[in-house]
Amino acid sequence: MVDSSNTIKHVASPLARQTLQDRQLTRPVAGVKPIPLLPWLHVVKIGGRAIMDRGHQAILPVVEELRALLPEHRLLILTGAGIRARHLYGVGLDLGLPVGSLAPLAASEAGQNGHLLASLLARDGVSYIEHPAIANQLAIHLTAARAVVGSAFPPYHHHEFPTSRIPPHRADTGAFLLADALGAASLTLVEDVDGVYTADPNGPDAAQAELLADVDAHELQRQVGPLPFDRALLEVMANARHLRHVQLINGRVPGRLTAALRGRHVGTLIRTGVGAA
Ligand code: GWN
Ligand code: ATP
Repeated sequence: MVDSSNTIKHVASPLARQTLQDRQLTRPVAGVKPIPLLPWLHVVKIGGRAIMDRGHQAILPVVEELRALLPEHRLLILTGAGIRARHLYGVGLDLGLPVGSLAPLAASEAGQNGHLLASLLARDGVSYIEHPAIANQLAIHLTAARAVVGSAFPPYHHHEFPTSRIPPHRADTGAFLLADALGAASLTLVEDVDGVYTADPNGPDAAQAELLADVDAHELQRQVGPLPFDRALLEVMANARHLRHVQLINGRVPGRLTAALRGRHVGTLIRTGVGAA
């Protein structure tokens, strides 16, 4: 009789005999580039403050561009939180709330902006879909419709990192995490400035602000002044697996969003290092 107990009970795993803490040991298994899940997907993050807070004058032209792009691209449109989240941070911090309480409250403002935007695109078959649907049913939604809208905030809730009192992982970071995890074709950040400058073009040092047409994310990490996105975006860009760059464009200028999604350089290209020689 053949003794088969070992072969039946033993499940071979390349990581079974080693600690997961040692990167040298895990690299042969875990260091492999992940597959792109939705390589045809284009992700667009619409600024909460830059676009949505400005009402119809800013939103409707962007909606028209998105609508016209639907035959060309399948889109995941994500919205930022805008001014209501800033008010929320002010009241919440005054009350002493921890960062993990503020994160979901701010996130809900991003979701509200998504609901507003999706209503305007409803007649084109576009709907707001919830975080769990983005996580688990994005492919089927984008097979049924050319685009969907969601909240750009990552759903960290009380798992938000307590590195500051204001949630560090906001809409820009959330949009990048999703786009890179899905292996999307592109991520476009739609703002109200022509790109990333050496200083805030609307701030006290505006006279010295120079537009950066093409910049590495790690170079921007050294820029001490303010940026038009959450700084945590640069940290996650350092660990990008798929996206070679993000393009930040001015959504207040008609045609820029369309040009960006057609692969043209019309804002600032922020490079991740993926694919660099
Ligand atoms: O509520 O607008 O998703 O897509 O981070 O969590 O705070 O939730 O706590 O599926 O799960 O407010 O209710 O809300 O924006 O995030 O959603 O309408 O559990 O569709 O219920 O991960 O939308 O919402 O705020 O995104 O960013 O019910 Mo909202 Mo947001 Mo809806 Mo969502 Mo949070 Mo859900 Mo969630 Mo909560
Ligand atoms: P939300 O997180 O709500 O989506 P948003 O992305 O719409 O917000 P902001 O976070 O306010 O908008 O970022 C855009 C603003 O950032 C610009 O209007 C600009 O004044 C400011 N800004 C600060 N620093 C810079 C910089 N270095 N280059 C360009 N713009 C900058």
